[in-house]
Amino acid sequence: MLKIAIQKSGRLYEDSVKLLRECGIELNNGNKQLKTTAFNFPLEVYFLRDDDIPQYVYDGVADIGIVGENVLLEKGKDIERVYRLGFGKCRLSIAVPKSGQYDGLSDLQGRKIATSYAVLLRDFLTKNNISAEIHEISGSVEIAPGIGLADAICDIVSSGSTLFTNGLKEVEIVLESEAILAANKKLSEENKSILKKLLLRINAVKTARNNKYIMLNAPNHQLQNIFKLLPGMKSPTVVNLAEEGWSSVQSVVNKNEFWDVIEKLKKFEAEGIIVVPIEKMVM
Ligand code: PRT
Ligand code: ZN
Repeated sequence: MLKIAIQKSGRLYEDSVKLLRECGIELNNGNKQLKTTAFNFPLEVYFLRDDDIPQYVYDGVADIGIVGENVLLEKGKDIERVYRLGFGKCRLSIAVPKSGQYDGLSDLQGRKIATSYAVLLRDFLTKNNISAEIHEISGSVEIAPGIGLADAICDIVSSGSTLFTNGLKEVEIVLESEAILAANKKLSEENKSILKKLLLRINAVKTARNNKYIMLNAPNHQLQNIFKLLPGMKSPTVVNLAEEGWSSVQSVVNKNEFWDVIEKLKKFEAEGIIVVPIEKMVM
């Protein structure tokens, strides 16, 4: 049985549960227990505060965990980063009052910076040869400059609206973060093999999310051009249409290149283009 720790509530909770569900793992967490066992996969799920997850995984109380990279690196536990999950994206940034002047890192020399991420901030300042006073606080960091507690802050930013509301501007990025699947370094052979199965499923879900299935009709003289645009997993599927000289092409396309590819397909006389989401994709 593999034990996974995920956030009990908060910004990573829903995406973590959704990922497990999309991996076909059914949980019964209707009444928000702290621990549950999957019905159809050898997985036990612990619901914890995100700050505690690295320690639990390090101690082996949980075998794996889903946690923000910011928390993982701040806690500095010797655990393995297994998979970047692509959700919970944010950055750990330094911000200063909007009204003040900021010309570069040297402006932070000798200043006081409030943060809940003292380890990451200290590393960043040391790497950049800045000596500043770090004032560690556990929450409401963004109000520190306004109440005269610090000259700057170092905190998590995503949309930037919290900084804006508090009269601050983002001036340096310390870390780009996202949710990470992390694992204890000494998993049993049995758990290594369950993790491998889980990773195959996670990969199938993530790859499917990044791709779309595309079907179109095209005149045969354009097929070679279209194949170059749509190489697919191995190569595109091609079926003759009843109308002489035309074929139907089926393939996959990366969602980030999607509109670009569609425009080019139109130039190559593609018609009747249908695009559908993919549920799972195993390469
Ligand atoms: O209760 P528990 O301790 O488990 O949760 P928590 O309150 O400590 O963490 P939570 O749920 O807020 O965040 C969990 C993880 O989500 C973080 O460790 C990050 O990896 C990630 N994440 C992604 C964020 C944000 N986006 C985010 N915007 N974590 C926090 N914020 C906060 C930030 O601290 C600031 O107060 O949101 C505010 C800024 O947001 P914007 O959109 O206004 O810039
Ligand atoms: Zn927390």
